[in-house]
Amino acid sequence: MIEPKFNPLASYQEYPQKEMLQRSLALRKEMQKRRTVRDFSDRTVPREIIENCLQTAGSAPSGANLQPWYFVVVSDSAVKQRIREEAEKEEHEFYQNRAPQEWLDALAPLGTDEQKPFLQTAPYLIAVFAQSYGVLPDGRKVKNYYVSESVGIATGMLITAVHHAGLVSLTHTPSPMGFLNKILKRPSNERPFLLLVVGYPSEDAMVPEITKKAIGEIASFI
Ligand code: IYR
Repeated sequence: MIEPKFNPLASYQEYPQKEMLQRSLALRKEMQKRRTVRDFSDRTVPREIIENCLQTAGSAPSGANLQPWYFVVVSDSAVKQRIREEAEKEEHEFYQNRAPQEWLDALAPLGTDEQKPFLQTAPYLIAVFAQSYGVLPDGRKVKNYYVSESVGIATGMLITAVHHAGLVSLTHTPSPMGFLNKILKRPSNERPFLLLVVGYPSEDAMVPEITKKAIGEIASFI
């Protein structure tokens, strides 16, 4: 058994309550401006910005701190093209055959279809992988805990970081996504979690007219 080692919580900063209120409101306003975007510009984005966003994601809490995530950042045009081809094959199947009418009805307000040009246009595709189990250097398997929860939290933080930096993103989930392991050469202990498309919006980008639930619908205080 490893003995735990503790250090003082040196990074914590307390704010006066008035400032806390302002800070909470400021972030709320900023995050409420975030939109999922499907119309991307091909403008390039410095790699360092993406690295910073990934380090924000990597600071997420995780089950037993095992950090069961891996991010592959794709900017190579040929790889993006292959991903688009494979994703569109799956999406064609989804929209033409696999999706039940109820699901298609739920998607109708978003106006999505099987064409995914943004997978080639956007400067970055970040493939997020969830490590179902870890592998030690000697090949032994290590159990991971709360994998979906952990990777979901890290992905949320990544989306927040991308928005905070001034870029837009799209959470894309072609289903099934197994082709990502093949194209990106990821091992079998990793399953594709989602593909985050990141970049600038195109100048004429449009977004669907949708609303978010009110506070009374998403939370209660007891
Ligand atoms: N993966 C498909 C369908 C899709 C599903 C959900 I749930 C969405 O919120 C949006 C789209 C696609 O990307 O078109």
